[in-house]
Amino acid sequence: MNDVFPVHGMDAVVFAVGNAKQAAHYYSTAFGMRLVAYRGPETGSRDEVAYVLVSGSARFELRGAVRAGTPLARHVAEHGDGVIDLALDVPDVEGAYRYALQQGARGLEEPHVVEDEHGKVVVAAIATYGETRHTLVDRANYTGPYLPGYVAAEPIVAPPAVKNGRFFQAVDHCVGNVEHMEEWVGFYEKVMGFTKMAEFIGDDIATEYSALMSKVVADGTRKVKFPLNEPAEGKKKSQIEEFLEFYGGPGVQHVALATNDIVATVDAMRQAGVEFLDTPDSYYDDPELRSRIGEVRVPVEELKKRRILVDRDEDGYLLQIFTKPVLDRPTVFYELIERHGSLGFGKGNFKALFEAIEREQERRGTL
Ligand code: TYF
Ligand code: FE
Repeated sequence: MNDVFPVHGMDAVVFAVGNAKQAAHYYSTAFGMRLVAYRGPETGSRDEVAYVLVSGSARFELRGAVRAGTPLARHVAEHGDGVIDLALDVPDVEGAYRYALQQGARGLEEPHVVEDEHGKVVVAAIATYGETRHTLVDRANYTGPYLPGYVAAEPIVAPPAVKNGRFFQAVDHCVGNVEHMEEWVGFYEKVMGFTKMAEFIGDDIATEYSALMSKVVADGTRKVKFPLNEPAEGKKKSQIEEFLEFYGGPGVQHVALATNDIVATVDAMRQAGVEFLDTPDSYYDDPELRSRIGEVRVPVEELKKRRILVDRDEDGYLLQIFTKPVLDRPTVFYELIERHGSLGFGKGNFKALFEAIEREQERRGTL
């Protein structure tokens, strides 16, 4: 297939946060991530610190402002902690950037080379929804810990006592909350040559219980998957409306992390203090559930104990669970997902999931 915008995968999820030093500690202890790189005043970065953490192929960069009045400080003041960049690993930055601009994308950074003693990286950036950007990165000729300007850093804590010493190994998908879903689906189709995946939440599901509409776009190889949500009229105030209000505009709502042992990961993350959405007993006691999901690798009783959801489609099944928002604002949360063949997003769980989210909205009093 002639791919107009080849991508290798996600390069990094970049966050602007109020206190990067403490966030790095949280992602180390509660998410089992390993600190690998740093930049800050000591390394010549006058206004910002940045901590880079990894778990398998997943990479998070946490940026914090060192002084008042910087663009980063302004971003955090306005939106709270949040994702500012879904950086993509691409083989041809120049080609991808030119194609995107020719297709109508707004350029934020012209392609340029950054280099140090570890080699060269080619970087460019384009704008997407809200104040979010996609940096395009080609690090094929670079061997340093992250990017030029960053120095290697030691882990903050010892690796967690689970298999492989990590809780998850990849970013599965990153979800955007926007005001107009079709506009942004069209953007990814036109600018990046992404295509729609089969799963979507349309009008029918929206009015019944989800209060949102959703479509998923993905690159040709399905390594990068971006579901896009917009609010819909429902019985309650839409969780997407709530996000847009509290975040102050469109932004990244959740990042799904792929694990191959969701049971061990959930146990360890709960132990470390991460809060997950609750699912009622009735979800597991429903006689339909067992016939719908068939044989899965974990007994339903074990899933029930932990409130892990399960869904099956024609390709296989998946196990998933959602954290509560991990910030002061009811904005960003995480999903853990263990896939066994299924390429879906848990369609069969939408009802139970959205009911759980609404119970949380009610409990918080943010409705
Ligand atoms: O990424 C997804 O599509 C699933 C389901 O507000 C979902 O994780 C969709 C919308 C939402 C929360 C979860
Ligand atoms: Fe998801």
